[in-house]
Amino acid sequence: MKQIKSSAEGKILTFKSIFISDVHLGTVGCQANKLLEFYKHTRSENLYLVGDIFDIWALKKSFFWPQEHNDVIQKTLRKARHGTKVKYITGNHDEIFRKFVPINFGDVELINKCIHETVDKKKYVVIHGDQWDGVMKYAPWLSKVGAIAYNFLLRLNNLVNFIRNIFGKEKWSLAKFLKNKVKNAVKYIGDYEKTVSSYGKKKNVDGIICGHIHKASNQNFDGVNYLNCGDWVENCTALVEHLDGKMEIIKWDEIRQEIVNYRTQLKEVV
Ligand SMILES: [Mn+2]
Repeated sequence: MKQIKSSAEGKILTFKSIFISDVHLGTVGCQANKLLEFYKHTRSENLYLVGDIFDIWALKKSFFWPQEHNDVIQKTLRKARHGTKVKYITGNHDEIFRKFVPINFGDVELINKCIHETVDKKKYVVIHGDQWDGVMKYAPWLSKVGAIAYNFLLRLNNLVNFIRNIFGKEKWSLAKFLKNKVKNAVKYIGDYEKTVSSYGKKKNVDGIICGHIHKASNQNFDGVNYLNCGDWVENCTALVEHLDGKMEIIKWDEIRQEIVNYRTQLKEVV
């Protein structure tokens, strides 16, 4: 019986470029294992790390650094050594790097933004995207306290209702308040996407590639292609440029399934 060697490695997908963002290494939520799998089964000429790869904010608060997070760095550097052009674009959770740009770290180029030209000659601005986040721009401290805000609101809810009770007013509902906030969040994302796209229009490019809001997207706003890489905390998504220049958002959980099937098929062949 013939053995197919590649079956041990599984399928390797080849792309012209891969764009990933918001890995948040140094946080419990980071799905480094899935990213390592993705790395193992993909190959590309260009690899863009579109910001918030390290979460320096979180690391400053409490140091969390498991082996897999180290492995992500090792594998990234390995790709760079083996011929992949790796560009690291700074984000807001790793804004500390912004002071040092442009600089080369091993074979990795550290920059704040750049232009990527696809195989079919389309020009894209590649940038993390926090530059258009209203909260970030006008009150960076506000988004830092976001995590503790919820607990605070819960306590405030009780206090507010205690006081309202004294004055004979009906209860104020935190649940209702948050529901309204979620509605605002949807509007916020929509506004964000349009604002980012209008920057592309101004810069006269075909599109913008960004991250930051952890919501993968491939849309067209007023003739500008808005491409968001998503994240590796919840969604495990990447933006890829195929060999013909076509741009696509891929979900690792779905692609992974294909690879698993491919392995099973190979076993049936042998
Ligand atoms: Mn960000």
